Amino acid sequence: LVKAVIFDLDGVIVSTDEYHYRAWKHIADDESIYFDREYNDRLRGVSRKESLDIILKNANRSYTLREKEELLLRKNDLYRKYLEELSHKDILPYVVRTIKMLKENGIKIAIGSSSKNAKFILSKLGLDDTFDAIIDGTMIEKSKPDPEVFLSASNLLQVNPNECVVVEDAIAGVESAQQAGMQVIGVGHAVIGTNITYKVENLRNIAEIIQEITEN
Ligand code: G16
Ligand code: MG
Repeated sequence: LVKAVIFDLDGVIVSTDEYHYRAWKHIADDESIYFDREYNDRLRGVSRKESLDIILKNANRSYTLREKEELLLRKNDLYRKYLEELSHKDILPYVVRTIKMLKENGIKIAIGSSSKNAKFILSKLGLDDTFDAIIDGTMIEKSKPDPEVFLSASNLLQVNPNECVVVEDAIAGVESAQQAGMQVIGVGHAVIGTNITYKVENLRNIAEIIQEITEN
């Protein structure tokens, strides 16, 4: 039985993954560090700080804590500038329809995001009051692939993990959900190589998949 669906935010509800990429690319270029979209896929779902550590693996010098703090602030400032422009029309295709369908069927919905900007993004999209629970990067100790974010969400919803379905675009997020004992639907190209049963391009057929999971 499926009692709740927990959505990742960046890359599932809205394409902020592209803005993360542009902001990191800017930082990497300034520092003359190699960075491309393939590297960016490794940062999906991973916390800001850990993302920087992954990028700096390509640097030809080491960075002090202070320098890292400064890069993190700069990255977030660049990223927030993109976020300022967000509005309801940036919600990805089929998201609104999916949410409506789930609500009509009495299925609870939540957000499980690594982002510390999640609440800001949701308010920009006009989705502040849409979800039954929101767990974001400000509320967790350990970022994806740790299961904490999804377990906290199911806890807040008071639904057992095995009755939750996670919708994710990141390898780290898929691992996180699997470790939490939840079913996962992978969205987009980054999760193609993972061993999950359900992979989709967008949320178009989510209703059918949830139906299938319910019957299994
Ligand atoms: C998101 C992104 C990650 C990003 C992380 C932290 O997670 O996928 O790329 O590094 O949040 O974001 P911020 O810098 O805004 O705190 P999710 O879980 O929503 O995909
Ligand atoms: Mg994501």
